[in-house]
Amino acid sequence: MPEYRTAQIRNLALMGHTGSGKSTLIEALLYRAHAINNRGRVDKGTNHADFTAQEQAHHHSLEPSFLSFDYHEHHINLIDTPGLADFFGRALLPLPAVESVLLVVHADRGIEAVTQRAFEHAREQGKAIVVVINHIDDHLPGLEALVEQIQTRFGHGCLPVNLPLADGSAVADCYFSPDSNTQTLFSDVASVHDELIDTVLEEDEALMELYLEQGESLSPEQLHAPLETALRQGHLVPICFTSAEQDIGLSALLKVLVEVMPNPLEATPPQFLKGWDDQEQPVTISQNPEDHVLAHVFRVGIDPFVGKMGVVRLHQGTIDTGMRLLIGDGRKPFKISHLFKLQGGKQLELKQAIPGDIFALAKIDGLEVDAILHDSHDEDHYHMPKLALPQPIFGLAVKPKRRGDEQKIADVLHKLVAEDPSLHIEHQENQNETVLQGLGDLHVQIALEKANEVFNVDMDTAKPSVAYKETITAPAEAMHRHKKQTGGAGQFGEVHLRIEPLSRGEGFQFESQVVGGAIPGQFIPAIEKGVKEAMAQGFLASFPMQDIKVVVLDGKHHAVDSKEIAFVAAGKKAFLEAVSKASPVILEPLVDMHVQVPQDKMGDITGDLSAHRAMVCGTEALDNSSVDINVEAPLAALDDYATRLKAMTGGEGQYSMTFSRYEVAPPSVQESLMH
Ligand SMILES: Nc1nc2c(ncn2[C@@H]2O[C@H](COP(=O)(O)OP(=O)(O)OP(=O)(O)O)[C@@H](O)[C@H]2O)c(=O)[nH]1
Ligand SMILES: [Mg+2]
Repeated sequence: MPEYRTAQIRNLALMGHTGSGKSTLIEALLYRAHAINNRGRVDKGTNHADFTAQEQAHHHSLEPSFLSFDYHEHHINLIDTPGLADFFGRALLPLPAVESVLLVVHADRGIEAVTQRAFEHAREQGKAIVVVINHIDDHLPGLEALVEQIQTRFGHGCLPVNLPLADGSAVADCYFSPDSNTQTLFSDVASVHDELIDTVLEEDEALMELYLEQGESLSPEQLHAPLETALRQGHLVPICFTSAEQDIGLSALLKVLVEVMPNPLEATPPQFLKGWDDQEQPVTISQNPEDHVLAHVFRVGIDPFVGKMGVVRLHQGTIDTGMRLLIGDGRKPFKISHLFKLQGGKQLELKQAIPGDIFALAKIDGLEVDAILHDSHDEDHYHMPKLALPQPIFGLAVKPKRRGDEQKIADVLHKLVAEDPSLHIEHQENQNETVLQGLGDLHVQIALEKANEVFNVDMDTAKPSVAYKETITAPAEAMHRHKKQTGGAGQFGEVHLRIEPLSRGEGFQFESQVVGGAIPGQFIPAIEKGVKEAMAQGFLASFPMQDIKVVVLDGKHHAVDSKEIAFVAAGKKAFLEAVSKASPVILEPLVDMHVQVPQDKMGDITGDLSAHRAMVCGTEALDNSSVDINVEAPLAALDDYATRLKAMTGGEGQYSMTFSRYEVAPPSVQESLMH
């Protein structure tokens, strides 16, 4: 049995823009807690969180990694996440497994794109948030302004719980036992303390009255319950200051993690659902170690030597080695032969897991992201809400270098997607292309690099066609009679249908209004099949069609010659005939893009974007002399944007984009695609 109980566990995911110092902070905390003897460095590829060969070569975290340590009778699980925008999907995966998000902000660069997005996701999922302003060793002067920026963006409940000393060499506690004589860099200990207490007491009227009437000074223990409510409701976001590099503010941060941030029994309870589709119901779980086992697999890693490794958060019950568990609605239990605690790349044997803990299981084939593990059929059909991962917007067509390697490639692509569900594989049949899609160029490149270096599968890549689509802009009707009499059995089917445009993003709807058995019921699905085949193949320029409603109005059949194949063909031809009369158009994907550049480069950047058909939606001045430009732009025009931006800003700009919507492409673009 581990030497800690559920209430002593703290689970935190470190999120924030690349370079803010998440991995370095983890290294510093591990060292401070004596969990490691040698302190590694990101720039030397020796730190514990970035243990894969790829991370060490790129000096960036590329996958979530798991580290833990014991500190003052608590067990702290830290999950490091990648801060590069392309890997945001991977950074989101651990969220369901933690109570708290530790949002790391660079003292000089302020709130950057990924920090903002991470905050929004953490808030949406009801996580307690602690902001850590790191890099204070080389950026003291702007800290007061940065706190104001954080309050403007993330709310006035963002309050320092400690403040840097005037020379930045340490931090002064403003919450637990404040000393109002301490000279701080800005503001002062007493007023920050009062503000914190007022915010916490907002959650508990009785305690507030006691405080006001009797002038009682309240102990941290008395404040704990309202503090926990304030964190859960997002009314309070503590801010801490650190230098991970110079070891400043670490003990103060650890005290906050242990004494302020919630344990698994507090915080927003995990959201389990039972049943599928319209049967889906929220269920409450107990987090009791004696109850049935209920665990959630939130990360899968695939190693050519170790095999499949699933990282699991146990929510209820106790898991012992030797136990048998079920995966999801599966019937066949598997045996747990080992439980591991991960420490970066190391696996440490664990005998038993208790609710609230995070650990790993190895060599279990059926594990996949979002699988539920349980030990009783009472928990069949349990699941967690699906994480809304960012839509892929960049793709590369992949082909084997050697003929005959197609199957090997398909296998490795599936492994990559199993590890990272924000990667997608798309087969564009009409162009005979397999496209690996991700959130950006780097995302796809790093995945292919892994395929090559880790799984030994080398692929040729080519720029894929942008994912254009086709649709119709007017309703139309058409009829087709499919009739074949070739010697033996004939084929006969006649379909009369109407098509109508749907709103953008609605996809496909199919309905039959056939009455009186003009087309027997069993042939209606055949018509739908024919229509879907035609939609996949496109009409104008072989792009898949979307946002179309098809209504089968009438038709004819023949008692002997009517077969499924005849109605597939009739459905397809009738549909295509209708499309030709329904003013078809080509749609192109638009992305929502944020470009952050120095203020003096703004004119050049917006000019260039407008010349590439982008619409500027808004600009926002960021405190640190740069500006955030929000544009909606056609993806096709952003092909080489990374290079263009680098050239225009001398490498000082950065951007991130997410899929926005499909829009009718301008006539000139449509024209060029049809030839
Ligand atoms: N001066 C100074 N440098 C720091 C501090 N924290 C981190 N660094 C340096 O900043 C660089 C980036 O730090 P990382 O820890 O890799 O940042 P990260 O947030 O993990 O970045 P990603 O993994 O790309 O998301 C490294 O070279 C660190 O040595 C700090 O407090 N002060
Ligand atoms: Mg990192």
